[in-house]
Amino acid sequence: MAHNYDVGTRAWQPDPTEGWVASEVESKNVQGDKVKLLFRLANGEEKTIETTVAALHDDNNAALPPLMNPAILEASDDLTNLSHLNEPAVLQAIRLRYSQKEIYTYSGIVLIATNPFARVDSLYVPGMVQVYAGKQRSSQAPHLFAIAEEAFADMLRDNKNQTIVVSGESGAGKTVSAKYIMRYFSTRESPDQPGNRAKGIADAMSETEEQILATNPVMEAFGNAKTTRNDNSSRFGKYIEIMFDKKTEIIGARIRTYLLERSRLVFQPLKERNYHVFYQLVAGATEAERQEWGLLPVVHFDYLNQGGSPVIEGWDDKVEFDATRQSLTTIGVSQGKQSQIFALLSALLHLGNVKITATRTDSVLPPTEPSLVKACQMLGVDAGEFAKWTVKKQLITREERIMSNLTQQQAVVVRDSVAKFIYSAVFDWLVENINAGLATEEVSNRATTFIGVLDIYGFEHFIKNSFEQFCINYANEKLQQEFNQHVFKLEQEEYLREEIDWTFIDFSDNQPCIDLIEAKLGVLALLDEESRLPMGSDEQFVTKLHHNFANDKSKYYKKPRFGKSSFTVCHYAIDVTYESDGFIEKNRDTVPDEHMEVLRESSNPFLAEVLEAASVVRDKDALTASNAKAVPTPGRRMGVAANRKPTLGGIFKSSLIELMHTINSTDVHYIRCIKPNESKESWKFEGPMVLSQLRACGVLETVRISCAGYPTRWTYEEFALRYYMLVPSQSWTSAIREMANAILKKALGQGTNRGLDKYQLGLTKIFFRAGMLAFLENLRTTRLNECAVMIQKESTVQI
Ligand code: AOV
Ligand code: MG
Repeated sequence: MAHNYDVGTRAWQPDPTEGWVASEVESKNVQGDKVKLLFRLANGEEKTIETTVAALHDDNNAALPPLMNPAILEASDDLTNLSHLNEPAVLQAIRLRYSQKEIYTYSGIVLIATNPFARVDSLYVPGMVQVYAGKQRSSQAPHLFAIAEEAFADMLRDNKNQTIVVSGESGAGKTVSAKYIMRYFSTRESPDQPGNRAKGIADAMSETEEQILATNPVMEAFGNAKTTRNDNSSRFGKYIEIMFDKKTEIIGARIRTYLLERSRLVFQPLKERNYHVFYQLVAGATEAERQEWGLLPVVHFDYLNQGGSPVIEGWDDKVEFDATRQSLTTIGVSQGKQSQIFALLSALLHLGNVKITATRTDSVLPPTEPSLVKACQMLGVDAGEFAKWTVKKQLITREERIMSNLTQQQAVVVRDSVAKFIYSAVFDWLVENINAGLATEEVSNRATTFIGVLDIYGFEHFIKNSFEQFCINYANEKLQQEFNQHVFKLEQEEYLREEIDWTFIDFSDNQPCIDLIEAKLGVLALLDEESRLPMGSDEQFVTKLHHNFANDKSKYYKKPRFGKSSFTVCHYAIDVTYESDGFIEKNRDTVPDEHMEVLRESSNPFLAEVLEAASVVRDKDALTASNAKAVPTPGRRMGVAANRKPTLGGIFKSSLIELMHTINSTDVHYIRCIKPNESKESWKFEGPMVLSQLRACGVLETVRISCAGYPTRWTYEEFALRYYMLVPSQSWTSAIREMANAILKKALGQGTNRGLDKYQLGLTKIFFRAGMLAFLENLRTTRLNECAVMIQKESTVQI
């Protein structure tokens, strides 16, 4: 709303370290049309802004500092209650609340959770569940549990499936939040059995509920790892559906996972680790197991020692190993099966130690190489065959077989591809088994509704971005689109319901960016095309991309000015440049056919079972992929024998399409986790970092959407109660609408000459444009001060 920037007006000034700092107009000089404003900043500095009278009244003038909210609104527990809804005001609200140890804030329907990096026990004590159970969201302080409860209540009321989407960048607190939500449902009293869980503790949980919670330590052992950003970083996406029966009892669950990071198995950057389970195994196996599986200290395994820092502060891998075993037992994996899993993992560690020697042009791997012998013995495969197909490859054409030798580097890639394949197969096997234990067909049939919790990697933008970031950001584009549409729909629906005058506004739809990635001739399709060519390369892939999308052929694509090997996608959050290096290999993710054959002949029955599970998962994905028309058939067009092996990009795309389909058929609730500082310090708040995340998770965009409409809503009662003093007492009446009308007329008559279109009267609420509330609050404060002075005068006279 236009403002005069009179002396005393508080406004935000940009600041490189804090994001924004507070300031106040100290003097205002008007000379003709020219205005000179002197601001005093909170840090003592001065700033002068020269402008014109006309510019002061321009609502969209970006050159003027954004206005601050009145103090009572500043730490509002819902950002949409802020009157001046600008970036710094949003940041200030979250910052102030955080400094008061309030980590949760609403932004309309979204819950923002700012990571405390400290235990806040009071927030999650068992009794807290019952504080939120059965309550309206607005009646309690913002909390994860309020969102969980809302999902539960909506499910009951509408008999409809629900989803809670938890997103945010690495280390922001998604997994912790998702676990508390799962715990909430498991410990919430069922309406049919009040009192059962008065203590809200685990012993009142059913076996199924315990099993559901036990999936967390298992999935984390096999799918989480220490990274530089998070000691317990999830390297896969997860959607868990908690199934309820008619009586709203939890009767089962189903987990779907997305894109496990496979490269970690064979390569870890400095200071990072491989998957937790390996370190647990090495630390916690018994002496007999150590002997049998040939386990050595971490430093002796190439797959475990690359990061150079195998210890996580405050963690005991031995204790964690016991917890993993315990949880495996709880979810129904027998001791015997567990041993087979760990033996397989040990075999992978030996595989990583297999030394392939370089000759001048080729490579050599004798079948007697000790690590190879150990690995192959445990895998139940022939060491000679394994060695042969690690250093050689064959090309089969119609006429002949051509054998060629691989270089050492190529041979290592082949060895690693087998290890990665087996590990991801073990992961798939685990998920399949967990699901079989959590919901039999009978249970699935009996389930009437589910609440899904999505814990998925947030938008990623690093100095170097690769295939993984590309897939992750693609997933985030899809989720962002769903979010925008949802917020918009809700907003417009409320205006319609309240029958106010309203022209539908536009929002930035990111469909063109999604098209760029997933359309028939989009980036993923071109990547698949290149991946299927025997001589396909990362360079050619990028050349194709440039040819198809650069030079304004797509508004969402840019050819970087420097470097031939990269491409830029203009995502909703920010432009991200991807380094093409490794895209083809990661997308292909293939194990040579000859190695597949060696594995298929394995005498290890558990390996056979694991491979079977993986092929079921792959077939299912491939089927969805072809149903979703995800994988085109460019191979044939290029005159190459079409190889129908699904690619990782294709699989990811189809599983994402399926996920979006599921989510779209549910009611969605949103939690945005924010990481307030890079160094993971307790209660430290870095403004610019928080701002960029608010932008990336779409909160600022929804704020913008709100601003374009009528972001502030009060019921007639609320409004009359707060502002009755703005009209003389003769006009006070219990006819609330009339009274509210009188206040509005009086208030707007006083202040603005452009009162029209500052508010709209709905059926049950008054809708205000941004800034109106601050204006009314000002009037209220002035009026109350006047009253106070009057009362003081009167009492003085009496004395
Ligand atoms: P993420 O799931 O979002 O990252 P986590 O949920 O693993 O992040 O959280 C990272 C760390 O932040 C945890 O290990 C805790 O130390 C701390 N933390 C998070 N939420 C809370 C909370 N509510 N209370 C106290 N501490 C918390 V990643 O999986 O890396 O994308 O890939
Ligand atoms: Mg996580």
